[in-house]
Amino acid sequence: MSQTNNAPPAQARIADLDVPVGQGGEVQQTAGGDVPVLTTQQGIPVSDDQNSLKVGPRGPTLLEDFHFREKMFHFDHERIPERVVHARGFGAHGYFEMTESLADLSHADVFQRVGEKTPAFVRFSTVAGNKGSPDLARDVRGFAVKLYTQEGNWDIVGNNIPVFFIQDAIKFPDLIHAAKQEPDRGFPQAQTAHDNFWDFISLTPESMHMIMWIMSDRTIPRSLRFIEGFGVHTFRLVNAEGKSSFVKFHWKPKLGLQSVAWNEAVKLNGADPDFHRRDLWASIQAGDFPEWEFGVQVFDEEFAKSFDFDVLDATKLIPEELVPVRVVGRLVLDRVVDNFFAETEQVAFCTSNVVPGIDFTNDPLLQGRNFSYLDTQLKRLGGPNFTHIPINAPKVPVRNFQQDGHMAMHNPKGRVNYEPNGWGGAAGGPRQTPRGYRSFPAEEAGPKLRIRAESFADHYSQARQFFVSQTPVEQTHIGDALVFELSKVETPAIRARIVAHLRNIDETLAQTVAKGLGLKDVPEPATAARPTRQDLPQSPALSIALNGPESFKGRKLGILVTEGADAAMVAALKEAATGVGAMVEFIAPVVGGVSASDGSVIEAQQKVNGGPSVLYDAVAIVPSEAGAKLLSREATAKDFLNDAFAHAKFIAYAPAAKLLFEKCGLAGDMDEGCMALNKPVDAAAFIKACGKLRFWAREAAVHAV
Ligand code: HDE
Repeated sequence: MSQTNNAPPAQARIADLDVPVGQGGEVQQTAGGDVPVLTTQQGIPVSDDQNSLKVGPRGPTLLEDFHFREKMFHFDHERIPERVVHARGFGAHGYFEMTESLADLSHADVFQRVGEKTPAFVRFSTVAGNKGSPDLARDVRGFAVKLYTQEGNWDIVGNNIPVFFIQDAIKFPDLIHAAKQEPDRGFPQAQTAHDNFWDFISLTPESMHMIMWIMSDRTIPRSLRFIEGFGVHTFRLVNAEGKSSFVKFHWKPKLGLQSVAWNEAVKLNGADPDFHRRDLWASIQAGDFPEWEFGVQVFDEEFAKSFDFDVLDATKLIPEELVPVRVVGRLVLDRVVDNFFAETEQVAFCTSNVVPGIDFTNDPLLQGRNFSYLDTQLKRLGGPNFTHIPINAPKVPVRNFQQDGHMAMHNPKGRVNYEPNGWGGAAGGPRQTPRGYRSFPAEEAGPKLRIRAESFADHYSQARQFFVSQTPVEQTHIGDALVFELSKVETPAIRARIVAHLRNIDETLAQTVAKGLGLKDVPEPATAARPTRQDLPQSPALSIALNGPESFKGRKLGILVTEGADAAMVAALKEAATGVGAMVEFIAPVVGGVSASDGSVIEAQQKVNGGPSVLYDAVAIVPSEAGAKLLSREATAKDFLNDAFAHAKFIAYAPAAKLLFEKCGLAGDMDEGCMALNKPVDAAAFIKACGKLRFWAREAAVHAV
């Protein structure tokens, strides 16, 4: 007993001995010099953060321990509700800049001055998965932009797909319930490959156009840096004379479009569930700032009337070949967040945040969203003062008579908190101005009805237009995706109902899917709300493959090396890749790296079992003779090559690596996408070929089913 009493407290022992503690091996420190003092939330300095206050060394913990209680209380309340949709997201700061004035069309302050930078925050997201779900789920990507303009915050809360599943906001809860985990079992997570989703879709023909998009590779992007963004709805621009034009907003990635293969996405979710956020973080940190062009499709009432579809119907787009996208600005992301929770999690986008010169239309989806976003923030952020949180606060003064509420941070001074008041001048507080936001005085009249406009009734023409605008490889991917998803559906009737819809879109696609599902009887085409489907012209803007880059810029090369790797070849590969603006990572048997043929050390970023080829856009395999023998006995090295080959990647190989091809059973299948590295100039030729991103011709050869 006395022995225990005399023993020094554990913490004192650690500090006295100065031994490393904690996983990082850092030495336990006490405050002093430039090490700040640890305090409670009340600012009280803390003497011991390792032990709670007890009665004796083995006795009960005292309720009196305010430091322990406060610490635990705060921890217990760290979580806020995740977003009901778009829970998983990743944000970054940047700026928006006009490259051409839009003053003729809109008096929005942000559109007036070419070259002026407006601060921006962007949050990308997936829709269906929970906060911890993997990045490569087959899903729509949210593309939400907050512009801190000099006339207040303007939010363009868009997606990477220009159309939506439903036409009326009243169906949104049903759509999302059907898409997310089934309520009894709580799975599947972050995927639409289940009965409830496809049941709902099969009974919602207006979703068919969107279905073509989500079954395409648009929903498995290579990186957030390679996706387009769309405002989706038709909005209004209003100029200084009060004239209104209709507009659709577009973001076009400077790097072009690129997606991964489905099998690659499945494996990426295991290899790196944070693949997209890590990529965005790393590229911004490396100074390789992602950039998008800002474009508008502007049209007037006359066009709207003559267009085959209703411009208020969010399941339709306006082909770019019909109304070209006029590029008038750019968006650059150049700063990562300081704190994920404070910024990415707490950012609150609202479609209702518009600035003077920008207005809504009657799109029933947009009208519903204008209610939902403000409403959802109250639940998520806990009170009406979420605009006081720095990420949501405008960068212009906010003055009004709204007051109090949970966590009010900016509280007006003075006596007056109402208007009109007779106090006069500054003492009377802020007043309205004729320059303030005015809604466009659109004339509206008609009976109150719960009805879907007749002009919204064609559900198949644009779905077909999307499908026929894809390259053959992309069309195959759409068929494969449908077969994959529907093969996970347990109820045969649901599979059949989808095929019945596909017959209204494209007969060959319908037959391919029916065959892929092993359907014995192909169902009759679904009864269409509007029986005549139009055969619209192809729209090349809808294809990813036709809008990809010609260069390897912004992509990543993985070089698998071993001890004794050819130093000159490795250097040539690295130089050729970085020379076009690509990133390079080395994969080796041990992460400490290898000694190259000239004795220099090649540091590895990945050990071979942690750096599968799915992490890279293209790969090079540069072992020594002995290294090739080692790799050919290592399963993960064989996976590295097998996957790169199956995913139609360009593969460069040093002569010794031929052995690995043999051991993988690929020696007889090597094609032009497999490029030998005999002399250093071959490295440059390889990187040039990688500009095409994939050697698609191989794909048909590696899939028999
Ligand atoms: Fe959303 N959506 N949505 N949505 N949405 C939300 O708002 C909603 C729709 C989009 O990074 C929620 O703050 C309804 C279309 C993005 O924080 C919620 C309808 C488009 C984000 C909500 C739609 C979007 C959201 C959940 C049908 C593309 C993430 C959390 C009428 C144009 C924003 C939140 C972020 C988030 C409602 C349809 C894009 C519940 C009712 C169409 C990018 O308010």
